[in-house]
Parts: sequence; structure tokens; C-alpha cells
Amino acid sequence: MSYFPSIGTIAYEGSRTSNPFAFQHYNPEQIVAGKRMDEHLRFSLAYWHALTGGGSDPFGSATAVRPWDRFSGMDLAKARVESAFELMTKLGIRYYCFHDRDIAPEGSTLQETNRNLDVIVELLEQHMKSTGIKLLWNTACLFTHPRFMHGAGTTSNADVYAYSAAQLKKSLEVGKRLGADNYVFWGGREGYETLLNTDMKLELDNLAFLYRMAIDYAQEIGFDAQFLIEPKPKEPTKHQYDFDAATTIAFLQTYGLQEHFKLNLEANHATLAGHTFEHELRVARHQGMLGSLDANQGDLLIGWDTDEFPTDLYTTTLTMYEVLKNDGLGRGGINFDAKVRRASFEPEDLFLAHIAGMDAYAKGLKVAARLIEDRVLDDAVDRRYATFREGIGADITGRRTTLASLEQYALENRPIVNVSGRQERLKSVLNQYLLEE
Ligand code: XUL
Ligand code: CO
Repeated sequence: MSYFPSIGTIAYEGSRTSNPFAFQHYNPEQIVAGKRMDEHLRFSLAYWHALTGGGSDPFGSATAVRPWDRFSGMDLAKARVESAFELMTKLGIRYYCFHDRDIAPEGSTLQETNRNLDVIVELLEQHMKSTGIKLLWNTACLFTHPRFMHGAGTTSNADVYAYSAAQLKKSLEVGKRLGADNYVFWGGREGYETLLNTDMKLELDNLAFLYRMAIDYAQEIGFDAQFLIEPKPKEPTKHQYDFDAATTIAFLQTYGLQEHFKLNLEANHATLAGHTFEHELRVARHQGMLGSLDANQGDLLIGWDTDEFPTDLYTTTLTMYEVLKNDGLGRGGINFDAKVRRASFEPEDLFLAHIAGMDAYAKGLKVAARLIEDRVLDDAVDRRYATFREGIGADITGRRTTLASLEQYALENRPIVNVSGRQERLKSVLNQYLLEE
């Protein structure tokens, strides 16, 4: 049985095609920078947006028309599994991601909830076997249910902390069973609304201990996934503890957890933190902590997490530039943590949105590869810092100077000559590369 009978397999047809159900740039087998495109771009479907979400927003209810709408309860959960695999197969998406509560409904007790989860995990396992599609990452939803009103790992209520630990334990078992490449922690409610009622130190200590217990349990059961933390500065809480890449890295270093984690960076979260996406990637890359991407984009005129499909080529290019400079994402991938707009309510829109995102990343990859091959930015950066490669600059980078020796040098009163940063020229060259490919 097909849930999307009017849509066939999406194929690469090149940039001149007028077929909206075809790729213009994403050509999985095309070699770019020495590797197949589908190895560079390990695209992943976000279950919560594609299958579970219905287009509701704070002002209105769901609008989406979906082929699984006629089902409810566990039948709905099963229909979503089948639809997910049809969607991924037709789009050529080889990975997916989910929260435990996206795939199966909560029961009236934790036991019943776990039983529901087991039934769907079994079904997922069968579909993964028959299609070869893999789990990029899974995670525990420790933020939707009212019990998490004060947080999960950072809650003020020890019973909720214990419940969160139980849910996390089960999620690690699910990840192991499905062979997940990564396991993600996004601290939806890990933050605070006001310091007036908050013991920040206890909350952070407890959160670190939850991570420590997770590391221990993963080792105990032989779950060798890469652990990832997903930074976000605000929303739902006013101040999220994992504010951005730099804050999250500092947190991990403070608690001696850094070697167990990398980061799952999301474009819209970067925007909310007042950063560009490429800034977040650069910070993580320099620490050897660039793990995986949640690919989407925000709207600079709207102050919340709009999770739009990524279509901004400027950003996808600079993102793939960082990824290539990182020598890839290893076990990570490019997860479309993105939802169709509320008015894009038809099933076809799910396909068109993913095609748009995949093409934007494929184009970004091709342009970034050429920028690197032609050393466009590398040469510009080299020129800009040339003074550090000889004379006094080489002494500084060789750490052979003191304040006194530098003072002596400055007192010789040589004329200081600055050169232009040529920012506008570089932007123009980037435009040329984007237009040419
Ligand atoms: C929320 C968000 C999450 C994480 C997974 O902003 O990005 O969906 O990706 O919990
Ligand atoms: Co995300």
C-alpha cells in the first residue's frame, strides 16, 4: 500500500529541469572533492516535523492534510512508520532521527509507554532491514509532557529527575537496538525563567551527572553511538543552559565531559543566539567537536524558532565550507529539522520542501568545494595575516617574545602599514562562484 501514490522516486535531472519533483543539484553519485555527494551529504528526515507535526502554531490548530490522518493511537503510529519509509525511499534519504515520543504514544504508566515504544521500534527495525535506511540519531523527549514543567535534568523535583533518567535509559536501549550512529541531547526545558527561584549551580551539577550516568550506561550496554549536545539559547525557557557552541563546550570542559561529546548544531538556533550558522560550526570545528547538523533556517524578521527548510545558498555554501574543512562530519549527518509552512499543507509539500533543502545543500557543497580548490578564502586569509609569518610576527607566533621585547620593537617607531581587509571584494567573488556553478 502506498501513502503517496501520485509521487514516484525523485531523480536528478539537472539545473535546467522544469519538473518540480526532481533534483536540480543533488546527484548522489556525483563525485565532489573526491567523494560521492551522498557521502558528503548524509541527509536525514526529522520524524517530528515530517510525520508527527501537523502545522499548529501558538495561534491556530493543525492544518496539514496527511494520508495517515484517518488513524489514531497505535494504528496511527504504525501508519506513520510506513509513510516515513515511503517518503525517505522516494526522496533517496538514507537516515532519519526521532524523539521517543514522536514514534509512539505515551501510555498511562511508564511500563505501558515503554511497551508502545517497543512495538514501534520492532516495526522500525523491520523497515530499516528491508530498505537499508539507518538511524542517524535518536533522543528522549524530556520537554513536552507537563511533568517537565521545571525541567528534566535540571528540574527542582527529584522524582522528575528520576523519571527523566528512566526515560533516557530506555532511549539508549532503543538507540542500541536500532544501531544509531549518534545520540542527541537537546535540553528543551534545561534552563530557567528567573534566578529568583533558581539554584543554578545545583541544576548544572545535576545535568552533568545525568550525562555522566548516560555515558556509563551506554558503555555498560555496548552502545557506541557518538553523544551529541544541541545548543540553543532560548525557547522554550528564557535562558537555556546550552546557549551556543562556546557555552556548551565550556560546560563540558568544566565537568570533564568533553571527550565524550560533540555538538549537533542547528542553523536557527545559531540565529537565535545572535550568531551565523558558520560561526557555530567554526567554534566547534576548532575544538574538534563538530558532530552533526540540524539543517534549517530561521527568519531574521521573526524572533522565534521558525524551523524553515534551508534554501539560503549563501549559508549552505559557508556551512559546507566548514564541513569540508572539518574533513566531513564523520558519523554525523544533515538532519532536516525543518517543517513546511502552515499554509503548505498538502502531502506534496513534504516532498517539495525536502527537495528544496537537498538541492540547496548540494549546491552549497559544489560551490564550497570550488572555493577550497581555488584557495579563494585561504589565500585571502593568508595574505591578511602575512605579517605573522616573518620578522616580529614570526617571533610572536613562535612565542619567543615578552612584553618588554615587544615594547623595544615598538619604540623603534617604524611606520605602521595596514592593508585592506577586502571584504566587499570577497563577497563579490563568492557571488560569482554561486552564480557560475
Ligand atoms: C528544538 C530542536 C529539537 C532537537 C531535538 O528546537 O531543535 O527538535 O533537534 O530534540
Ligand atoms: Co534541532
